[in-house]
Amino acid sequence: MLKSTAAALVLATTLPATAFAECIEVTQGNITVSAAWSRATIGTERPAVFYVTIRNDGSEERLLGIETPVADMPMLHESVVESGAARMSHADQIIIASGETISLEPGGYHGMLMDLRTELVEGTTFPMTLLFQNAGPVTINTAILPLRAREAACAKAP
Ligand SMILES: [Cu+2]
Repeated sequence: MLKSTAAALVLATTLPATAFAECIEVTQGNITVSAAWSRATIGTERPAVFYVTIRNDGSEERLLGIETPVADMPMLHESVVESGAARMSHADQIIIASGETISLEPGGYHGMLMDLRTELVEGTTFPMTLLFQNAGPVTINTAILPLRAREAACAKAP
């Protein structure tokens, strides 16, 4: 029962993307979240990624976690290079200093969507909720880009 409810929820929220879904900007309190994107997946065996830009116009803020209906175990990761080898470690939180803009991006902090409930289909979107210590939960629609995408097209917009 629980499982079919979750599947229905995923179907209901995986809506076709508008052409510029990745250009969506959501402001709540002092936090503005934009350019949310991910990559298409082949099936659900391997985890998906989540990237986003966060601007903090208030005092120091902390991103404590992420939640999405498309994955059972979404988490924050940091890519680090140790002895010349790239590896990923779990990040308990990401601190955003007052006035700072940070990006979760390839090679740095990122969201790792473990235990996918559904394949991520290019051209569609899914909701992602970012849990901030002060601003609370902020939900943004995430654009699913091609498998080889390296950045949000919108990040470069003027
Ligand atoms: Cu990772």
